[in-house]
Amino acid sequence: CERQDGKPFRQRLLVVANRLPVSAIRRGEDSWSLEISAGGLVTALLGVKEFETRWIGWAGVNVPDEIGQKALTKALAEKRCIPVFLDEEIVHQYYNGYCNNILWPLFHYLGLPQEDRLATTRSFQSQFAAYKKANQMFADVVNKHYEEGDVVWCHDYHLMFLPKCLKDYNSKMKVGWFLHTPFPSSEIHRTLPSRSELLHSVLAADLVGFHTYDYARHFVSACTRILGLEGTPEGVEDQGRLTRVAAFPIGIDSDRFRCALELPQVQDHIRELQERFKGRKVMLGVDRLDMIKGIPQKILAFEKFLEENACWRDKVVLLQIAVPTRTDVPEYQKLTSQVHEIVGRINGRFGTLTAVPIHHLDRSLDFQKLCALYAVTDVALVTSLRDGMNLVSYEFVACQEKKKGVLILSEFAGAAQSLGAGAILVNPWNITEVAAAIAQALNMSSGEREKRHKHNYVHVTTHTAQEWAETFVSELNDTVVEAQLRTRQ
Ligand code: ADQ
Repeated sequence: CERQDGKPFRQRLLVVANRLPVSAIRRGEDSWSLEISAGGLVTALLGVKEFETRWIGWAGVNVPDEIGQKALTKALAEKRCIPVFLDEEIVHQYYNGYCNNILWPLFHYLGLPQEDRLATTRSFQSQFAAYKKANQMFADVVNKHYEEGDVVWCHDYHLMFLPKCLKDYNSKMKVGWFLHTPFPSSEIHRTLPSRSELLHSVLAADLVGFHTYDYARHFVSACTRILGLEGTPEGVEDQGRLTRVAAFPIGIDSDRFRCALELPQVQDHIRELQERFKGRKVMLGVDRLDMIKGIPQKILAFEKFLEENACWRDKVVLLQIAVPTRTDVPEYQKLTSQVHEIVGRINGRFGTLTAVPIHHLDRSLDFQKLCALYAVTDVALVTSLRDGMNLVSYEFVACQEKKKGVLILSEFAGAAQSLGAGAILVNPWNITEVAAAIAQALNMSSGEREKRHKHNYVHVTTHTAQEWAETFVSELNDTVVEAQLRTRQ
C-alpha cells in the first residue's frame, strides 16, 4: 500500500468508533448503496497522511441475514470500512440505553435517569451487560483484522470497555482512547453504578485523551479517588503500569471552509442572504437539537434582549438551525415541542406583518449553505449547557475573515478554553447575562471586533483537525508498548 505521494505508509491505523463514517441503504438481497457522512472525525483523519487508515464500527442498520452481511462487508471494504454487526436488541440496550440514556446525560452533568428508580436500576444492569457485550463484539472484529505493528484508536463514551477487551486479546497491541464529550467531575462520575469497572477498562489503554486539561484532570481524580490509584503528572499509575493521560484539543479543517467561501455558488448564497436580511443584523445558532446545547435558554435570552432593547426589535434576526437527533426518544420530542412553543410565542409577541424575529429550522443544512450562513452572520450564539468542545464555534470563526463577527460562547463548552479570549464568555443558565452579551456584541466597535476575531482566527487556523489527529497518533506511537514497570521511590 502506498500514500498518494508514492511513499509507503508508516503504519496501519485502525480507527474504532460506534458508527462508521458511511450510511448504508439496502437496495436488494445482496446489494447496498453507501453514502459517506463527512463528520469532523473523518475530515480530521483524512489529514493523517502517514498512516493507512481502516475504520471499524457499526453501519447503523440491522442486517440479520448472512447474505446481506457478506454483501455489506464487501461494499464497505472498498471504503476501507469494516462493519460490526449488532442486532436490534443489543442496539436498544447498548446504544439507546446505556450510551445515550445513561452515559451521555451523566457526562454532561444532567445526572442519571430518575423517573422510576427501581425500573431504572433493573434496566441499568441489563443495559450495562449489553454495553459490555457490544464492546466485546467490537473487540472481536478489531482482533480479527489486527496485524502486528498496527495502532488502534478507540473513540468516545460508547467504547469505554474496549481498551480492556483489546488488551485481554493481546497485551502488546498499541491502544489509544479519546473522549469527545466532557469527562465530568469525579463527584458526578462516582454516582455511576459501574464507575470502577469503566475506569479500569479505560486505563488498560496506553494513551487516554480528552479535549481539555480539565477533563483530563477530572479523569485522573476519578481514578485516584474512586480506585485509590496514584495520579502522576503524566497520567495514572496502577501497580507500576502507567497509562498516559493528556489533553488533545480537536480542531477543524479550516482550509475546507476558506476554499468553500471562494466558490461561485457559495458567493451566490451569500448575496441572497444579504439581500434577504438587508438592514438587519444576523444572529446565528447551529446545533443538534439536544438538551446539552441549551437551545431553549438561548431563545429565552434573545427574548429578554428584545424586551430590554426596543430599539433593536426590527433591526435584528435570530436564525436557529437545529438538526433533529434521537427523534424516537420522548425527552427529545418534548424538547422539540418546547422549542417550537417558545419560538412561536416570541414571534407572536415581537413579529410584524413583514418580519419575524426568529427563523427556526428543524433540519440539517448542506455544507455550502452552512458556510454562506456563517459568513453573513454578525453574532454567533453558542450557549451549550455542557459541550466536549463545540466545533460550530470554530467553523463560524473560520468563515469570518471578512465580516469579523462576534462569538458569544458558553463557558461550559470545551472551546471556551481556546476561544475564550476572543469570544464573549457567558453562563448559559443566566438568561440576563446572555441578553446583556447580545447587546454588547451588537454594539461592539469594529476595532474591538477585529482584535477579538484575530485572536480566534489564528487559533482556528493553526490548531487544525489534522494536527489534532497527528499529535494523538504520534504520542500513542511513542508510548512504550509493554506494561511500563516503574520502581516506586
Ligand atoms: P456534536 O455534539 O455533534 O459533537 P459539534 O462539535 O458542535 O457537536 O459538531 C457538530 C457538527 O455538526 C458541526 O460540524 C456542525 O457544522 C454540524 N451541524 C450541526 N448542526 C447542523 C445543521 N443544522 N446543519 C448542518 N450541520 C450541522 C461531539 C461533541 C462535541 C465535540 C465533537 C467533536 O458533543 O463537543 O466538539 O463531538 O469532538
